Amino acid sequence: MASSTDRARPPLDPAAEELIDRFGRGQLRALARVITLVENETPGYRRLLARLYRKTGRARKIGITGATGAGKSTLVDELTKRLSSRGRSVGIVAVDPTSPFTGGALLGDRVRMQDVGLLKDVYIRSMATRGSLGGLARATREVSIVLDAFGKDVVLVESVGVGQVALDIAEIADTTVVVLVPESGDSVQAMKAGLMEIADIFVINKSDLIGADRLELELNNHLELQRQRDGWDYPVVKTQARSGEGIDELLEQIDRQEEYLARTGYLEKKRADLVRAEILQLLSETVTGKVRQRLEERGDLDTAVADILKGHRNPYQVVDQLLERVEGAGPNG
Ligand SMILES: Nc1nc2c(ncn2[C@@H]2O[C@H](COP(=O)(O)OP(=O)(O)OP(=O)(O)O)[C@@H](O)[C@H]2O)c(=O)[nH]1
Ligand SMILES: [Mg+2]
Repeated sequence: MASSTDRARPPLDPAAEELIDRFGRGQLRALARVITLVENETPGYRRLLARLYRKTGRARKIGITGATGAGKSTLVDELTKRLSSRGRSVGIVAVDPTSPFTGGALLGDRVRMQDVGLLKDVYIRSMATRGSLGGLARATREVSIVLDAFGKDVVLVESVGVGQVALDIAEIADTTVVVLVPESGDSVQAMKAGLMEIADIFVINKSDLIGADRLELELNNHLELQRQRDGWDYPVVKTQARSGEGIDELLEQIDRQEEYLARTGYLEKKRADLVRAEILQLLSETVTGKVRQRLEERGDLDTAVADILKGHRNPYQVVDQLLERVEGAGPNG
């Protein structure tokens, strides 16, 4: 009789088995290959992920988000150097939702992050939007899973803080760091973008520039209620990423927040929320895909479109009827 473990381990072709084997032995080229398969949604990649999934759950995932040019990459570099010198392995996912291809900004990232990329046990991957933002969120989540499974102690996700993208990153991360800069109106922008709600820790980077103290004051005012309401103090850390100033304090706050999450049980809750979102996401992708395929095969969709255009039916009826038909057909029908 097949045990539940057997069922959780569907058979793979020999090439995939070999890839998993090399991945398991820590080969960087295997890691890069798996990430590419996941990014491109190459057929069979889900079975690959299903196999890797049981090795996950160890990595500490930290999201770094904020406006373009706020200094996120510089911060990530500095954090990585320190983590690496403490003997922790780091995976970096740099997400650029504004770039439709791996263009200028990301190339800049590559160059800037080069010295960090050469550190032992540091792996960097840049990702740009190919299709939808939703697709980017999926890829980011799954690439984080892969880095976790590879055994990275810390996974840093850098992303521009615009709307939905920032919210998606906050769902992936255990800790979300929002980076602001002392330019006029930055805290207002952050509120508009919904960044205030997702931050666990605030960074005022470029605190060498005029206005850092004012921004700190503004932030502290905004945070008063939140701090009273929650058992967490939403620290504001002033940094100068380019010179490395304040980075040690940022790391201390990140550690503090980890302790807080563990102590209060929020980490478990966060991870449960993540897994729930993961299941629902996969479910909706899978079910929609299957239903669509079946309807297209039978030409039902074309018939329905024609009926609606002729005024015989409306989209609401059509969806109800199509669903009835698919349900009636049973799982193998
Ligand atoms: N004055 C000052 N400049 C800084 C500081 N930190 C970073 N910068 C500069 O700000 C610029 C942008 O830094 P990045 O780290 O690329 O910013 P980013 O947020 O990653 O940018 P994108 O990925 O393009 O959104 C670079 O020229 C940095 O050298 C700082 O503390 N003070
Ligand atoms: Mg950057």
